[in-house]
Amino acid sequence: MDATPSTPVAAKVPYKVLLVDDQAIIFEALRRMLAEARDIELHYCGEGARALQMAGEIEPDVILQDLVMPDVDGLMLVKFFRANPNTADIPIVVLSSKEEAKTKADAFHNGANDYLVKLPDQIEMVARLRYHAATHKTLLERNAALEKLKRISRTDGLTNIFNRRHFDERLENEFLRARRKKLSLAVVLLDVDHFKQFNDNYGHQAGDDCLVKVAEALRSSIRRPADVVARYGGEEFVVILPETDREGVLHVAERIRKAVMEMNIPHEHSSVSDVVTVSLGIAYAVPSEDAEEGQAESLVKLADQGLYKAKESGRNRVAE
Ligand code: GH3
Ligand code: MG
Ligand code: MG
Ligand code: MG
Repeated sequence: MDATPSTPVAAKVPYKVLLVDDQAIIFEALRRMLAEARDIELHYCGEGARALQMAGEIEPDVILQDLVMPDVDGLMLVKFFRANPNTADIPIVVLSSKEEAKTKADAFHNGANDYLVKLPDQIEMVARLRYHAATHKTLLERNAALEKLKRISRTDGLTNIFNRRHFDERLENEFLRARRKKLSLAVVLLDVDHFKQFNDNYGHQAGDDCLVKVAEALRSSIRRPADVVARYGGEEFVVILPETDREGVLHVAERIRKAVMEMNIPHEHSSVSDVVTVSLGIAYAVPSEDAEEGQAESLVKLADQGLYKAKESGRNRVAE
């Protein structure tokens, strides 16, 4: 059993603050000022020239930064932090003895989020650091949650390959790209043979396991990073092959067919083989210049006609 949590949440993951200031005495003063703030972890960089590298290593929640340093221009450093993808989202609090409006304006213009004149009192210092660090943490959490949602929304829950939604989107994009570049775009549509009998004989759970294995076979048959493998629905799968002509798509489809057979999934009630097999329909085209958006679907329809032929002529084969 878990122990009763007694420490506040904030103390569990301290906010990391990176102080960039050439004067060690400022670091000393801040260290004392923040000693009681258990939720703030202070890191120190005494050279402006090393600040970017240190920020990359420490991944602070706030950068607290001096303006006047012997080795770098502090205003330029603010700009560098903003321009660097590793630090672009980290709040920058300028900590300077300069009080002129022009300097402040320049700092904000270059991307600073806050400006403190050296040295503010403990209450203000702690409050500002907490505010900016918490804002940053919330942003990171939101971004991570959003990424996760995006991943889930394009993934098929059973097989972990792309789902129909993502397939539709990608097909449309690839179709437009093929039209623009005058390149051949190919599609493979495949369907498990006698899958109803498989379910009836081995059970629905075994049917699910079979689909996971078919997806694996598909994934292992695809060689180019641009190829897209997706579950089209039920026991049907689909592959998008950009920049692929008739010869290429025939080759890939045949490789998929063999890979599924080589999975050696027993299917004693199949009329085709004693293992699970698939039938595949292929289609390919160089979209014509006047092809309208939405016509990408016609490629799938064509592949579906091929699939029908493959089924009619005996299953476990490729047809166009
Ligand atoms: P054919 O060779 O003509 O394709 O025959 P078939 O039996 O595969 O075709 P049919 O369309 O009659 O049956 C498809 C079966 O696939 C019926 C359905 O219950 C099953 N199925 C669809 N989705 C799933 C799934 O996610 N899991 C499982 N276990 N079965 C599924
Ligand atoms: Mg200085
Ligand atoms: Mg089917
Ligand atoms: Mg089927």
